[in-house]
This record gives sequence, structure tokens and C-alpha cells, in this order.
Amino acid sequence: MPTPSMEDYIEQIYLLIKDKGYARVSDIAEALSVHPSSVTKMVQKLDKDDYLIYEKYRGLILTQKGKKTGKRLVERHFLLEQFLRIIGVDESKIYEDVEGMEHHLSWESIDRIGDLVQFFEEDKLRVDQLRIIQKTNEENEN
Ligand SMILES: [Mn+2]
Repeated sequence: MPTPSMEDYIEQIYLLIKDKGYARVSDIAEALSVHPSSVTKMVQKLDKDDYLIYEKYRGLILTQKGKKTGKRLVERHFLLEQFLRIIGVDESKIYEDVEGMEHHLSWESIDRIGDLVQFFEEDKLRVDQLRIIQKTNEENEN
């Protein structure tokens, strides 16, 4: 299993390759706000663990394992964003909260959250009902 930090790298590399067709060390460093030397170090570790193949002057490509993991991590991120949006979290907090949550939940919990998101999406009336409860709670707080 990849560590949280490895997951962040695999997720970003997967996104960069999906969006631009390639992932350079400098792009990864910028996306994760880390020093390029940290990227090189992690990329070497990910190469050793078979998530990608890294050649210093030719860049990197994801292996089958890396692609599969990357796709799963990006989907998990997206699901958690949907979840926070549905339960009414303010848009300005969603990205950071997902970054804080995503590595700390089991896949079991992720799947159950997926069920809950589906439950709300299948009938938008359920979202309206939740908003009524939230509005009442807010009014009682003030
Ligand atoms: Mn993420």
C-alpha cells in the first residue's frame, strides 16, 4: 500500500499526464508545492515500487499498477468532493478538506460514502430535506 505522501504524488502525476500528456519533475513540484529534489527522491521510490518508470532525461511514465492506483485516487478525491458538496460544505473549504481527509479513510468507508452520495443523487428531494434540517440548526445556533 502506498503511504499518504506516495498517494499524493501518484494522484498528481496521474492528473498531469491526463491533462498534459506528460509529467515533468518541475510540474509535479509546482503542483504539490514541494522542492524538485523531493520530487526526484519520491519518483525514484515510486519507480522502485513499480508505480512508474523514471528515466532522468526522458521523463516518466506510469506502469499499469501506477495508472490503476492513480485512477482510483483521483476518483476517491472526486467522490469526497461530491460528498462534501452534498452535505452542504462551503465551496471555499472543499478542496482543502478533501486533501486532509482522503488518505485517512479506509476503502470500506470510501465505498459507504459512495453509497450515500448515490442515495442523495438518486432523489434531489433528499438533498432539499437535508438543507431544511441544516437551515433549522443554523437558526437555532444564532
Ligand atoms: Mn487529492
